[in-house]
Amino acid sequence: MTVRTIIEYPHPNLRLVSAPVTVFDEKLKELIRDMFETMYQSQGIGLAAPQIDIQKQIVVIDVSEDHSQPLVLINPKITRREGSTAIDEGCLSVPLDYRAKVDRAEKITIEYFDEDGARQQRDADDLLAICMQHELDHLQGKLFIDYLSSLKKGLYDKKLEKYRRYKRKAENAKKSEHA
Ligand code: GNR
Ligand code: NI
Repeated sequence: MTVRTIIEYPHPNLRLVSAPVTVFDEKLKELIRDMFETMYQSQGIGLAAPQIDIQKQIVVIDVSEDHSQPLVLINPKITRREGSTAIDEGCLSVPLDYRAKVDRAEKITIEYFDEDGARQQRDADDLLAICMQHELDHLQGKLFIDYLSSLKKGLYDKKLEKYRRYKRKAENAKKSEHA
């Protein structure tokens, strides 16, 4: 098992649309194990394959505190949405630990394949439903910051640009020290 590198906004590959999984083999299971390891080590409650630069419709989720409810969603589709809710969301691919409220359906029904290629369907609500909607967005190249007002998005982009400039400067200073 390997912890994979999570790519971060504004990496352009986060904008790609993921392809459905067509082959359910041992290699897929290994990738899924790596995704869980990567998610748990980052203390996330979900991870979509595009976040590790793999553009396939694979999602892992575990909203439990003790890693006791691992869930794998392959080629998932939401077939029913009910109500609305919003919590402060964050994303392992959005730097600076940025959080913002996003409107989501409160309850959903989701159809998907499990890692053995068996068709599944389940209802979800609360944090699980929110997390599923957040992860399915990743498969479409969408991030939660896309829902922000242009004012909030502009402020975030400015803050991130400032941080990136600072980091670049610190790295360059370190390099010239060694030169
Ligand atoms: O770890 C995560 N926490 C979280 C909190 C509120 C709403 C959505 C999420 S998903 C996020 C992990 C992640 O980036 N998944 O794509
Ligand atoms: Ni995310």
